[in-house]
Amino acid sequence: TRKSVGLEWTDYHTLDEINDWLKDLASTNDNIELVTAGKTYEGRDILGVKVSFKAGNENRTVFIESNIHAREWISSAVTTWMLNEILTSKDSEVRQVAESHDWYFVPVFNPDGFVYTHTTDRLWRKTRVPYSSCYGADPNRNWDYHFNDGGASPSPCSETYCGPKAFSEPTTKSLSEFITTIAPKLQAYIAFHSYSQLLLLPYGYTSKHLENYQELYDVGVKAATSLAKRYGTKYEVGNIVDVLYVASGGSMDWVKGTFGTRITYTYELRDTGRYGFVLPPDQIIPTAEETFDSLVTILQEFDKS
Ligand code: ING
Ligand code: ZN
Repeated sequence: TRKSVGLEWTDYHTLDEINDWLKDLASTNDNIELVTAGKTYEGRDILGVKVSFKAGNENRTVFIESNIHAREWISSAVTTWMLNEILTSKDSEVRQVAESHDWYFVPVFNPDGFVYTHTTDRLWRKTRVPYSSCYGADPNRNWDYHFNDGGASPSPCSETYCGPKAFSEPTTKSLSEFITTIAPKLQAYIAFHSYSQLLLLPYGYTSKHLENYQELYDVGVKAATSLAKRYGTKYEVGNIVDVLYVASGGSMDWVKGTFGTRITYTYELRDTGRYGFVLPPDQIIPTAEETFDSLVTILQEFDKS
């Protein structure tokens, strides 16, 4: 018995609005537990929810990451929309996928940076930890797997500064500890970024294809096909290095390399550059709908095999 939700997807929301919504969901729904997945430099909690419709799905746990980069607002908007859809959809295929998995949704991986994009600089990307004359490390270059091994900068003023050492950032360190506690149960780790319309497979540090590259690629192509069905949005699928660039120290590389989680994808959501990071709010719902179609396909395909 849930009361009506207090988020709309016709506009972007602040951190407080998102967190209040998560807390409200958890306090009014027996299937939802509020989780504190980490802590930031400025002292904020990194909040998320665990959703579990029934016992027995533990080993089919899906983890959803978004907004590790502060300016990529569409990513957390899509995550919260998908969470709402999993709770409220009456579509039988969605219900089947929703209720046969346990879920973690952590909409804002970088709360300090996210708040800064709302108050001061809409295009801020990094954390807000001070380093010499600049602020912030790139939280998607700071994870402890092939740290600073290409596509990352050692200069504190760079947008891709990897930080002084792996897990120097309180956010990535505490999030990695949280993910470690649930890692044995993880079937899927899905990260959302923007923009470029790509469905990316590990790794970012090497062009060498990983062990299950082929199954991830094949399912990825099916996912891109189902994503395109609704509005014709085109995605390219491939290894990070092949379709984008070298980038080491990312969260997905760390999850794959450390735990061998079978299903690992990173989405680069809409668009291809017309609006870029400042995607108009009237694209939130269409982006979320098509993205969720593709995520449902991914889980259906892997649950078959
Ligand atoms: N893109 C990602 C970035 O961190 C990425 C691409 C994903 C790299 C996963 C490494 C691992 O650069 C954006 N737009 O941030
Ligand atoms: Zn990003």
